[in-house]
Amino acid sequence: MAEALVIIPTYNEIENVGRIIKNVFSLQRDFHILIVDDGSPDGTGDKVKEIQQDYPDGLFLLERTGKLGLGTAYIQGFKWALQRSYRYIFEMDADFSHNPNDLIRLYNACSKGNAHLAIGSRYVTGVNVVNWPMSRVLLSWLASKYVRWVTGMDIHDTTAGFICYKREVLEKINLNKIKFVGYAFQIEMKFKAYLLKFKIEEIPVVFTDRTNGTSKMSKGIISEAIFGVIKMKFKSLFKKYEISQDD
Ligand SMILES: Nc1nc2c(ncn2[C@@H]2O[C@H](COP(=O)(O)OP(=O)(O)OP(=O)(O)O)[C@@H](O)[C@H]2O)c(=O)[nH]1
Ligand SMILES: [Mg+2]
Repeated sequence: MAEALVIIPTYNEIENVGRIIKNVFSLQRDFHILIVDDGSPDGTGDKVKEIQQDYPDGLFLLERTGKLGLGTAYIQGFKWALQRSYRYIFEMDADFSHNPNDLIRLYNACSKGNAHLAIGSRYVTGVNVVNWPMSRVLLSWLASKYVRWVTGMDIHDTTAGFICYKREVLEKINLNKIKFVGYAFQIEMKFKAYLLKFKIEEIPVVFTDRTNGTSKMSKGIISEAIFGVIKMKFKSLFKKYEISQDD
């Protein structure tokens, strides 16, 4: 039984899902994969069922009805993982923006290093983004700076979605209280881990714009992040956080 689970949320990723699954299973370390598919109209879910015959013990699928947001997809995936004995739980996109080879570097940071949470970071050593229009790079980089300023977190890539969590981090964070669905979800998870004083490490990675499929990024996701961060910080001022205490 692999101790590491990679959770990949999918919405209309039929052009990517087959390749990303094969890529992860071809890595030198043992990973299981959980796909959380929101009833993708393009048939992504059926494609995964087809491939499951090749990986009966390591490829799992959670099917949800309708597009419910990346954040809730991960929360459901985390709960699925915690009902089993996985010790390292990863977040990764399906569109190859995150290079699957970097999974091993995040894994090592948590299993060999002393990180509780390892972030695949685009901004810890300058700006490591390829093929994104300048406007998108600027928006994302400024967003990270803004979140850093509001929350006080010493993290460069606060909206990163390429993460390795040690099981105890997800056990301590009250997953039922995580409300955000888009980039704000990524900020909230890091903020809760930071407030609980878990050790957070940034591993430099290169983020490459997707070549297949369409973006799910929307204005709603951006405004949720901008105002959500202020709300999060405000709430945290009235609460004391310790690792021993539930969030
Ligand atoms: N299950 C589920 N997955 C989603 C949802 N929205 C996005 N995803 C998946 O989450 C991952 C990240 O979404 P992306 O659209 O790549 O977001 P992005 O990287 O910010 O934007 P682009 O790369 O420009 O498309 C991809 O694997 C998507 O398929 C959703 O509502 N439900
Ligand atoms: Mg993407």
